[in-house]
Amino acid sequence: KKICVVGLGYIGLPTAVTFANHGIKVHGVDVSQAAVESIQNKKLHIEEPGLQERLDKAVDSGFLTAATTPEEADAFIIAVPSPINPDKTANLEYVRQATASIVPYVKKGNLVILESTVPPKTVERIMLPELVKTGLEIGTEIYVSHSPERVIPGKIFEELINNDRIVGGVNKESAELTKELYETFVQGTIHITDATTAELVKVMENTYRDVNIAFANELAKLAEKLDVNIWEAIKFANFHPRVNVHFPGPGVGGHCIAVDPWFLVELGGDTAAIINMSRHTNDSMPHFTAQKTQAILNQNKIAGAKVAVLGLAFKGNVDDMRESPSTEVIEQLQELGLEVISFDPHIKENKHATQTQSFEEATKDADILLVLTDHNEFKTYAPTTIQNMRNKIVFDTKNCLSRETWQNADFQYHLLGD
Ligand code: SAJ
Repeated sequence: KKICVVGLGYIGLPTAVTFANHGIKVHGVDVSQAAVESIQNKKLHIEEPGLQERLDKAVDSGFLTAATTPEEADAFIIAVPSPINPDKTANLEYVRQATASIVPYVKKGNLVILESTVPPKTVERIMLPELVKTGLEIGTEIYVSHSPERVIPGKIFEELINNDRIVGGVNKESAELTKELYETFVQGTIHITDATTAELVKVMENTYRDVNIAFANELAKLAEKLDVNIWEAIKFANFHPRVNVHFPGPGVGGHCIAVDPWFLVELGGDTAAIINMSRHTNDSMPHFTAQKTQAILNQNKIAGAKVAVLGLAFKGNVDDMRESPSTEVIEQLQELGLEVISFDPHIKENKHATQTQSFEEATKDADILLVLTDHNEFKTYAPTTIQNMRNKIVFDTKNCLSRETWQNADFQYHLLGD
């Protein structure tokens, strides 16, 4: 058996190496020549625990090859980005182009699977019109399905194997064949449905999280007015067997949760009111964070302050800055006339104009430490070793530092939602 994986990014590459290491010949395709070359040379262009060893094995065994053009195969998996345009509508150009790119290689009996998260009806409206150009009959001569990825960056391999999977086919045979293929390595249950349901399920999952986080952010603002610690309140509420409130923060980042709900807003209009409002609430958090930082500095009568931002990644323990709230918080701080320096131990090359690779340089003459990402490294920092700040103030937006430890080290400690 041979499969062709189109798109070798955060999802496509781990999926490709996992199939390859389970004895399936995989031909990986990416439009980026640089990405293809780095894979051929077993160099990673993304960070993910366990990926390097698995890539080495897949390339050395000869089961994984990479190129910028597709090849004939038994099955095609499309895992390309599906971002939003500046006006918050879905950009499905990559999905359309990837589908078009395989058309010359698709033969009778082949299976075409979309893994990218997309607005419901994308398989029907975007992919099928391309695939009919093969001249083959959909559902009997070629099989088409949506098998959305559901893995969390940082734990991709664990979740790729163990999570349940939802597979939606354009007909039953398409779904069954897709299920059979993923059974190569998936140990969770594979549930079968139609393509549009699978598309909605995936987008619903991420939207559930976004709406829940917006709720938590709203509660955080409320708690500040009440002098209540929202983190403690959420912890207590979650002891209830039917309650699972998420956590507040400086905003929602990443290329999934901050994006997918817009697909439903675009489709739903006024019917998607809660979803729309939640998106706006979460998008307002960087502004709220910057304003609160300024207020803390004002309270302390510090003018011309230098802010040391800790964390540029969109969440803890990943190297991914896509749609990171940190970028926007920094912009807002700069607009307020503050000097900003940033530090992130997971982002190895300076990807932001304010970034330094040295924690010591970041804290030098700083007036406030602003924690925007809950990296494990930050949790273990000993505040007593920080000797070069101008003012010892810390503002934690992720409840990631120990209040006691930092207060004992003479830091003025502030927490979002407290
Ligand atoms: N966040 C909060 N509060 C929380 C949880 C998260 O503010 O309580 C923030 C994070 O800091 C981050 C953003 O939300 O900025 C998103 O992080 P995340 O860990 O919730 O999710 P992602 O984007 O890394 O991965 C999600 C996952 N979806 C669900 O858990 C339903 C993952 O399973 C999906 O595969 C992935 O989206 C995807 O690719 O769609």
